[in-house]
Formats: sequence, C-alpha cells, structure tokens
Amino acid sequence: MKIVDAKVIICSPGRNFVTLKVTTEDGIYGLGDATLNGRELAVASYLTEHVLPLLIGRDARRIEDIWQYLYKGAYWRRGPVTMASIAAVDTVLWDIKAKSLNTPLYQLLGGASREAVLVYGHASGAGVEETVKAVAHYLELGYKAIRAQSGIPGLASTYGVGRGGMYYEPAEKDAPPENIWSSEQYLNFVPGLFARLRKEFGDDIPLLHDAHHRLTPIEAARLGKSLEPFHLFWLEDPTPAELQESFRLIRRHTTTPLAVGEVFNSIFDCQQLIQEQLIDYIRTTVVHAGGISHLRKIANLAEIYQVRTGAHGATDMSPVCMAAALHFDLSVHNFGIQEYMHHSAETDTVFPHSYSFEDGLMHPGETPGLGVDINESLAAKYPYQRAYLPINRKLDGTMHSW
Ligand code: GCO
Ligand code: MG
Repeated sequence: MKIVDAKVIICSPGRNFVTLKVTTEDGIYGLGDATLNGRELAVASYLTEHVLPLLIGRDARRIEDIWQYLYKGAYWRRGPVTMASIAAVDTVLWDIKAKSLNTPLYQLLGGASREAVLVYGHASGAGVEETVKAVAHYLELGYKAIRAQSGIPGLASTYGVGRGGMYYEPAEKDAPPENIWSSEQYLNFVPGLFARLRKEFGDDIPLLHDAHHRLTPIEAARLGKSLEPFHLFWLEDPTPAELQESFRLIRRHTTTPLAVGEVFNSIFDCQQLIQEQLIDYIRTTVVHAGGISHLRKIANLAEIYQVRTGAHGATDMSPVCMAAALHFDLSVHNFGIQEYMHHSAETDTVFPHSYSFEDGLMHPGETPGLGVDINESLAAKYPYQRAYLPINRKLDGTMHSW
C-alpha cells in the first residue's frame, strides 16, 4: 500500500491548526494533527522540507518501521518539533490502516476496555463566586469531573481564566500577552477557592486544578498539603518537570494526586517520574509525544507502576488529535481521564468528526479509522495567523514560567 501523496494543511478556524494528509495508491487517505501552539510553522516546515519527501513510495502499513525510520533516521532525537512531526505521520498511518481494514481505530488497539471515556471540562471565573457559577454550569451540562481555575484578587490576569463563555484560548495574535504573577498571592488564595467549591458542591464531584508549572517544589508541596482536605482528583503541573527528581520533595509532603506531562515529548521525559511513582497521572498526548505508537509505550510503562493516563486535550489539540486520543483512551487499560475543551463552531465545521459527548462521557464513534475528516476548501478560507502564548513576569518584572 504505497504512499503516493503527502501534504501539510495549515488553517486557522478560530485558532491555528497544522494537519498532515497522506494518500495511498488505493485512494485511502489518513489525517494527523501536527499543531504546536505558537510555533506552528516550525513543525509544518519540518514535515514539508524533511519528512514528506521520505514518505512517498513507502508502504503505509509499516507503522512501527516508519516511526523508527523518522526517529532514529534523523540522528537528532526528541524535542517538540521533531516529535509532533513524527506524531502526525504515526497518526496518519493508524488512520489509514484502520480505514483499510474497515474498522474504527480503537478495535485495532485492542478493542474497548470501557464503555466510554470520562472527560473533564474547564470551569473558570474572575473570582471565587464566578468560578462557583461556572462549576454549576458544567454540572448542568452533565460533566462528571471539572477543573476549576480562578482569577486572583490583585493580579490582573492569570492562567486558565476564560474570556467569557466556555472557550479558553490563551494564544493571541501578533505579540505574546504579558501576565503578572505572584506565587505568594496564588498560594494564599487557592485553598479558599476549593473550600468554597466543596461547601457548595459536596465531596463527590471530582475537582481538578492546574498550577501550570509556576511553583517551586516546596511551594508545590505546601499547595498540595493545603488542598488535602478538599481531596482533588489531581493537582496538575505544580512545578516545571524538567528536573524530574524535584517531585520527590513534593511527594514527601503531600498525598494530593499529581498530574504531569502535557509538555513532554517522549518516554524519557517521564521515565523517572513514573518509575519512582512520583506522579499519579501522565498527561502526554498523541500530537506532542510521538503519536499513538509512542503513547502506547508510555502508557504500558505507566501501567506497571499504577500510574494512569490523563491526556492533554486543550483546544490547541485539533479534532484530529482529539479523535486519536479518544480511540487511545477507550482501549488502553490504565486510562484515568481525558481533558476536553470544546472547539469553536468554525473548527468543528472544518473538521467534521464522529466523536461525541454525552452525560460527561465521550466516545470516538464507529466510523472506520479515526472518524475525523478535513474540509479542505473550507479550511482554505481561514488562513494562518501568527499567534503567541502569553509570557509571565513576577511583580518585580522577572520572567517566570507561564
Ligand atoms: C491544559 C494546558 C493548556 C495549555 C495550552 C498551551 O491543562 O489544558 O495547560 O491550557 O496551556 O494547551 O498550548
Ligand atoms: Mg495544563
């Protein structure tokens, strides 16, 4: 089943997406997401200049061999640009294989391990009471797990607070927005937020929170400890995880479950975290961690250590990635939860898909392959627009992690 055509489609139906489309000699095509928020054209160029010429003529059925060919064959390993490119190719090939066998992808990955996929949605507000209202709204919509983020009094902006409605898009056109940060004010504020949420909604609804890489390990330990009475489902990215051993310090102080890994690209980025049982959920996702083939290896390693998956699913993962993630989530044994943020209506019409949401659960659908398509003529009406994620400075102007 020779590959005869491969192209990168860049579009911006509300936000930028990079999509790989590969066609075989028998007319079957597959799609893969290659979006790297704020650095989209680097991946597009890696694919177009260096990868696509290598794909033409290759047998699309040899998924593992092509993965190794692109990974080992580049000599230069890992990194978000390389791994998003390989992920896109890998996703395309799984889509093609499943379509050629006339089966939804999850059946090829071992079949369903559960009836449907538990997802969490993003509730946020400018302050505590607005966040309470947002959580109530998500409950009305049927969500069974909810992430809560709130603005902090005294700080003009912070991570995770939407600009109204249910959409949260941190990337902005032309120049990176500048946020101001105080870990002290944040640490003083967050326990009160969760005390209020538990008072309002009781003990049973799983609540999540994302600290977005902003604390030092000992600050993260303090936050985890102070949130213990409110038993979070997880505390995400409490400290940057380049230094994996820093999680030992956090673990010594708190039983709050930890989730890490949305910025990881490979199994080597989370090997120590998993093997030392320093985390509870691994957040690597299809597009940023080498595709379905590599994600399976991460999940298999995690399974031995009772670490569960909790894949990143913000709106910068395109519907192509979302579909792939849902097939993966449905099939993998040690699935934990899947993040789900609605895409805009424009995005959903550019990428028609068979996955669905009902009563807090999602299912990838029964369409052969990933069950997602791209309307290329519509996509062409939304040209790429340069956009940047925000940067973050402390009150005295020092650059900080965003
Ligand atoms: C999350 C993430 C996102 C990222 C975004 C960056 O938990 O959903 O932290 O909000 O910031 O995906 O592109
Ligand atoms: Mg996050």
